[in-house]
Amino acid sequence: MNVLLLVADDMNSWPLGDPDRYAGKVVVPNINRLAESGVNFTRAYTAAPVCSPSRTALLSGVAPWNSGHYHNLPGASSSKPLNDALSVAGMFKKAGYTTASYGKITHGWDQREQWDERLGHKRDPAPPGAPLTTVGRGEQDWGPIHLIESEMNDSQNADAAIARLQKQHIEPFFIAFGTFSPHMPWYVPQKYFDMFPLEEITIPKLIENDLDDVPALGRALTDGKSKFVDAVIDQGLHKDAVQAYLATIAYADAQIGRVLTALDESPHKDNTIVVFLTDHGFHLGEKHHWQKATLWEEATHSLLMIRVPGVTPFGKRCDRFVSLQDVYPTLAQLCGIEPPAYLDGRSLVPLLKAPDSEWPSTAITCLTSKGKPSDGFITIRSEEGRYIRYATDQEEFYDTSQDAHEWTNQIDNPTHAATIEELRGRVPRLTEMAVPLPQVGKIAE
Ligand SMILES: [Ca+2]
Repeated sequence: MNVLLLVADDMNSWPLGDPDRYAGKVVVPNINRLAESGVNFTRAYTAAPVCSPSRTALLSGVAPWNSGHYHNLPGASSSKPLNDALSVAGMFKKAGYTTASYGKITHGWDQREQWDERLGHKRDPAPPGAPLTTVGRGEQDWGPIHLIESEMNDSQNADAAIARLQKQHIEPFFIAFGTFSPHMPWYVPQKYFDMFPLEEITIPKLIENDLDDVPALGRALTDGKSKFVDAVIDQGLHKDAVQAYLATIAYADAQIGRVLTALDESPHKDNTIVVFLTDHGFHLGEKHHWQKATLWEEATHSLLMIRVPGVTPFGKRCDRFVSLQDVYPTLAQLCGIEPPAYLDGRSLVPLLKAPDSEWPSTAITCLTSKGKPSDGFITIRSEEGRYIRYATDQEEFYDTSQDAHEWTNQIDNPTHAATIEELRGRVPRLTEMAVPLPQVGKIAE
């Protein structure tokens, strides 16, 4: 079996079409095409709600609470568990596979020697006159790009992945393609904006004072972004922002679709596993927050779809809670390769064969506040709800069966005391979590 790994950056779970997440139109025909030909894990969660620790955990198999790599900060090179780890690409290379990566796959922990070919992503130049919005600053901006689509970096990385897929392959391959879109800034061709007329845009559901029942350390996660949310809403740009995010998702979907089509038109279609995932979620105003780096549903919920010729049923949903940590052991088992013993995830092969199987249904996500010593922010999502702990004693619990938006913190509600106590016991304590790595140098994007 060959493997094609497709990754989108900062794409939240809106494409799943769940009205509790987003009730408006999302245009992702290619992602839907993959979902319809394999298993769509509708409750997949990242190990960390920011790019570098999420990708590092996924590709190394070492969860952040064991590596100490919790944030988009340098330092991965000083982690003993990461230095001892073999990346998923390395596992395939050792097993005789050709390995190749195009676009944004790794972030700050690269093991470049494990890729036979590697073409990283480059940011497209900002359009002349940027920022294009009145709230725009740095990467937080959007508008039509001046480049033609084929000149954009994600398009060119897709071209390279397609060229690689179209080559003759003697050895089995592990090819990864990652889009930078829909990471901000949202600069894509006008035609993608035109797919979402402003008057038809739905904005996500948010409520006033949502943060009033969130403990101080949780509220602090939104500090840097809440002013931006205020500016977007006060200047009447919320629909414009949602339009730009949807436009950039549609562009990312188009590039992913080109690579998927190249595989499906190649002789490798029937012996290639396809995995599509997103590195974490994204807020667009919910919880008065923008972008990522929180422990709520918006930032932790990810997409994960897997197609295995001859194994997965067509177009099944799997509603069990799973983690992106599970991808590495799953690929090892599917390809008949002995995985390293240290992996923190568990193979999803039983769910790929029978998506309704009984399953120890939980997913853990962790974070520290940026640049601060260990404060052990961690959350667990299960059938019973979401439990969050900041440091040792600030907590939240949401009864997600009644409160999909996580609006009402029920941590002190005696009705849920037994569930909360159980979930508390299922996450590593602060003292059990690896100390955050010392930050040296600069992180490679
Ligand atoms: Ca609330």
